[in-house]
Amino acid sequence: MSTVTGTPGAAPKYTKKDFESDQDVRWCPGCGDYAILSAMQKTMPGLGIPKEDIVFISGIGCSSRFPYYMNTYGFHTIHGRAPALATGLKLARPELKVFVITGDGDGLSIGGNHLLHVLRRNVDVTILLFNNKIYGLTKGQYSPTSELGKVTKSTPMGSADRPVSPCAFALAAGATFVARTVDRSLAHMEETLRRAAQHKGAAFVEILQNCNVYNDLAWNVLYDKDSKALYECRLEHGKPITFGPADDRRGLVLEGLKPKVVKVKDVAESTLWVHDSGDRATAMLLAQLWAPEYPVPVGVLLNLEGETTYEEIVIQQEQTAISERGPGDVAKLLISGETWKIG
Ligand SMILES: Cc1ncc(C[n+]2csc(CCOP(=O)(O)OP(=O)(O)O)c2C)c(N)n1
Ligand code: SF4
Repeated sequence: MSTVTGTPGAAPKYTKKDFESDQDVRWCPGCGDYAILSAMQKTMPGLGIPKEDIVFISGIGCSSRFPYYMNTYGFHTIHGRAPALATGLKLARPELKVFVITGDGDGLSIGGNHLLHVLRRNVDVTILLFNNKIYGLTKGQYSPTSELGKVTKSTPMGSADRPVSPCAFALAAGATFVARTVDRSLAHMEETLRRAAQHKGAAFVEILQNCNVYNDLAWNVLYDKDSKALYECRLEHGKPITFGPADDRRGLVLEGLKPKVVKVKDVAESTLWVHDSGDRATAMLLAQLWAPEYPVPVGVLLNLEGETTYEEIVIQQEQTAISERGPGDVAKLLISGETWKIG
């Protein structure tokens, strides 16, 4: 559970409505962002945190308009820099519950560096990356998650870049909670958001989101009814990894480090790969699986509990320094030590 304490005393009993702001929502009709917003507003009352202790920090992009629509505190900051702002806020006010809202462009192009550091430091923030595999706000240029060969306005002959997997990036960077969910799976999204928000440390959620204007149905593998039935693989800690229709259930086995798809009825249950959300190495394997060769894993890939956060370490260092050397004086500091005169 998170160490966020907020204002002493129980939070008021909220409903979804309490988290809806008075701002007109300015996303295109049909955009997947609406479903994410609704899921977030529905999840908030269950967290039991007073509204005045909650902050949503975003960068730039359609997704980054999110803080306007949440009736909490928020900052719409600069492109790619939301993680830096969130880190500063957590150091100054560690008792606040801080969310970062970003997109695949904001978080992985210009903000890739900042995302790396907030994750590896294990700052106690909940990061939601809306992945629509395109730059939406700027009208349809390719993004770091666009597929090889993708034709867009900025790649008229097809993208020459290989896409990055946001979950693999977060796992490699050192996030202590990594999950994937889908804008059209409302209950799954709410459950995933709740678990991420309750995690202590850097929690990262990739939300597969439809940009119906510039990249419609990019996630059709999990939207189309038949394809979803074949490929969606809901992960549960401690359970064998299985997927597919009930009458033709498939499962995964591990041959060394190579995942292999099997028919569940053809193998002993004990041979199936059992999901361990406490293991970063196998979470990394899962993050990179995709249809049609493999299923598409959704749910919590990694959940490491009890890891020390960045702000715990830094604030402890600050307190130690103050108790040993006094509160300090910035003006004195600037003219102390190695100073020199020019001219
Ligand atoms: C410094 C800077 N560079 C570029 C831009 C232009 N720009 C605005 S949003 C954006 C990409 C947003 O893409 P994404 O994060 O995927 O968000 P979406 O709009 O798809 O939700 C870019 C390149 C900018 N606003 N500021
Ligand atoms: S451009 Fe795409 S991502 Fe942006 S609001 Fe419209 S549908 Fe949504």
